[in-house]
Amino acid sequence: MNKISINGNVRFGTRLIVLMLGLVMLPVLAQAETFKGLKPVSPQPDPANLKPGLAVTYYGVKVDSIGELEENMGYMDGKPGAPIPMLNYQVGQGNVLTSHSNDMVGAIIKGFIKMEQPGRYVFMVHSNDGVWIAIGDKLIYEDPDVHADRFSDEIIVEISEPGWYPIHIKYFEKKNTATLELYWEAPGYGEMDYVPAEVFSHTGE
Ligand SMILES: [Ca+2]
Repeated sequence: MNKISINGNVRFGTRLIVLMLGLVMLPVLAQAETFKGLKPVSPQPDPANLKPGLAVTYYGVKVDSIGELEENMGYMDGKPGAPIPMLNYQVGQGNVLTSHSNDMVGAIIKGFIKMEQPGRYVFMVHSNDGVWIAIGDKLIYEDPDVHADRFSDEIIVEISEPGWYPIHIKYFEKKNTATLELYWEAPGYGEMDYVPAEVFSHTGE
């Protein structure tokens, strides 16, 4: 074996190692953060007290961020709106969620979401304008400023305890078009689709 072919073998070996490292690293880099440790409602709500949809309180505000909405909430009383059956709103210039306004709306949405099997849930959010979402007392997504329709990346949630989890959403629409959609791919629910109305509920007046 002469010197040239030894060098060639060394170079080939180095390239192979770099290539293999790359293949090992790729899925690690592409992996989204997985949210764990979400807290179910405790104790679990009595089904007799559950009403369909999510409760909502509206604020008539012209704000540029979720932070500004929160500042306004410090000295404003919100008005309760009709419950939100599910989050499938892409309304263009129409009224925002169940409010009677098409602009300058802040919404605080609260209730429960049922994750009835342990395992992996992949959520996606489509928003315009700002949004902040916590499930099981854990912030899983925020895109808090004014923006055109924009999708989140995949948001991966893993739970070990099935049941009702609290869901808390802060949202605002400043002007023009409005969108608030929540999708999931959940055990037993097939492909990525709207989180269905049947897994939302709330209690209260
Ligand atoms: Ca808008």
